[in-house]
Amino acid sequence: MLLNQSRRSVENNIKRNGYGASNIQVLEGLEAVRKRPAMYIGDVGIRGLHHLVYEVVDNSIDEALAGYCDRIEVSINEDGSVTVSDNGRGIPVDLHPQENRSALEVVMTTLHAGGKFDKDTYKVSGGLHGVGVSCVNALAARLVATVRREGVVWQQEYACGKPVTEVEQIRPLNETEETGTTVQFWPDESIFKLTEFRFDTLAERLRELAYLNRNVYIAIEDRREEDEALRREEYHFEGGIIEFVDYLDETREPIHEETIYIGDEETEVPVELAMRYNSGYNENVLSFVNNINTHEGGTHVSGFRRALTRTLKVYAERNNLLKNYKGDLSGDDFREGLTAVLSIKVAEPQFEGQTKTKLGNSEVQGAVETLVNEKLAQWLEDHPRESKRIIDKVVLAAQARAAARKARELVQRKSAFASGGLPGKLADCASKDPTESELFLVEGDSAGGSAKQARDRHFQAILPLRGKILNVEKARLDKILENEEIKNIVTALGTGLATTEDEFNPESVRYHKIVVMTDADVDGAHIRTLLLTFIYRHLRPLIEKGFIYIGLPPLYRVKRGKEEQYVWNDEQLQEQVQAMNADGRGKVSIQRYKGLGEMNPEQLWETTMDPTTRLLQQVTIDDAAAADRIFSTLMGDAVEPRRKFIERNAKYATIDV
Ligand code: 0RA
Repeated sequence: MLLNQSRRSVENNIKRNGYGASNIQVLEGLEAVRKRPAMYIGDVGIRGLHHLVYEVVDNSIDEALAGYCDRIEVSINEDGSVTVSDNGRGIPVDLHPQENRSALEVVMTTLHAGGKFDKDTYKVSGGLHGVGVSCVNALAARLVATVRREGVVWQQEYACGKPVTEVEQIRPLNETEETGTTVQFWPDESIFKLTEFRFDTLAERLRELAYLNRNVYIAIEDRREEDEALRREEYHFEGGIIEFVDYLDETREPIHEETIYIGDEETEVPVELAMRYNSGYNENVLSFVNNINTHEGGTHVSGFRRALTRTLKVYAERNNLLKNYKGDLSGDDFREGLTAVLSIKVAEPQFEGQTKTKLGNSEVQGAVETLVNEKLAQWLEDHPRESKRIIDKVVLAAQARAAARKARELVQRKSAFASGGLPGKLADCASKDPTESELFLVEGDSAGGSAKQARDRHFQAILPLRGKILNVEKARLDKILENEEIKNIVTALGTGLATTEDEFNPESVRYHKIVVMTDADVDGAHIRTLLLTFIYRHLRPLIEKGFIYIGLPPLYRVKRGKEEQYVWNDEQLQEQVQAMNADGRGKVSIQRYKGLGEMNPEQLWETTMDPTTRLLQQVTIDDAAAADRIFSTLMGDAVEPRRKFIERNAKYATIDV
């Protein structure tokens, strides 16, 4: 996934910095990757770290797409390294004709060397995959590549991308052993801020890959001694994206039994679509191009939307299902309560948009539209009872839309009043420059009061929130907008409501840092989830633009005499206490903070608000599917999945969006 995007960013950087063709050769070495890792993998934080694993797995997925591999095993090992193993043909080990080195060594140590050997098998993913394993190698303190091929187990080891052994023959392959490739790597601690892999983050993406590639069995295992028990999950979904849709809607009530499936792998652009309507109000359309989540949509999504609107409308009119409805129907009405997964393969995808997750290829729209028009019309004809249910739902959505528009206009009109329109509880900042302004959404009046005293009023604004925000999973927009707290937030932000990039006016956001600040307890977590759910569903561009943050107050203060330190977790606590105890002088005292309200303004400033010392976590839409699932699990009707989720995640301080 990173490859195409990173290669593009390399090109952009070359353009920006004025490098010419003669410099490109120089940049192609792995040293370039180590010098500017973020240019290749996005960032060197927790995201970039996990991208390393996805990169290696992508190569195995390619081998599966080529039809040679059907098992992929991932393990997080006791020493913190990760192993990815597949049963494909194995990376070739024979001498590479031009390079006079083993092909394995060339693949592992040369940037963009991937599919050069065997162009045909890489037809589908094109330039997308198969070139990045060398990036992983460059950013690994140590990497061991093992290839089972031609009756032999071959192995080569590298450090920071450089070979430290020859390609060695370890032993003959046993009769019972399959061919394949195994890559084990240790991320370089001098490059990554964090090197601890998260099981859930990896598992979520692997699960997604298993839905998208139904012939592949994928397993993940955690061998670190966390909770004594070894954790292992196995994914193999013969139903593919049909099962994906059913999984996404596990906690929702369907309005028709069978998930609609449309697929044609024979066409120029292989297209697959699965969709189902539920009784809720949210649209949840996930789209993928070559297994990459196209968060920002693109031509494939437009093709799908156009076909959906047109086909349903034509069907409704032909079957006289609109006789009791005189109003108009908009595209949105056809997607209320719709959960869908659209997965296509494109040989040369062009990615555009802010996060390079918007498909630009113009030929794709027509291909998707034609297929969906034809196959969906057929499905509707074959399922008259279900089709009527769907159309009734669309009409209901259209009626509700009129009511929602009124409510929305009310809120937006209010925010149009310059200062007079701002909520009374907002302590605004002096600056009118959004790029330097921060808004803290603070749980509770008492913490809100402290925050008002503590802040730097030049650029920090405070909006105290009282009580619970409305559960937006279960309410339509018009109800949501009757909620006082929500109205205050939207008015303070000044954006109005915008669920898509097009409607959203970035000029109008009054703050470019919006910090959700809640207590580090269960209630705080609940309020934070409610707030993020609301923002995710109704102000999504703010997340995409990177404006949303979670303020992380420390858990403890460790003190000895005049010396004091704040710490954010138990590990840091132990280290700090040990450090202060080391010379045996004075008594160390520990204070545990249960809520923001327990801190005085100075403490609140130092720990949570002062830009030089505070800890903020930027909220990203790394995985819209996971986010939506978390929200609906936590907010939806089904109790059992919610209980399980909370049990499993209780130990994490925050929810990853
Ligand atoms: C190039 C050519 C061939 C296979 C591969 C690469 C390959 C790469 C990876 C990376 C992870 N698992 C992999 N499995 C295969 C095909 C060579 C042939 O013709 O046998």
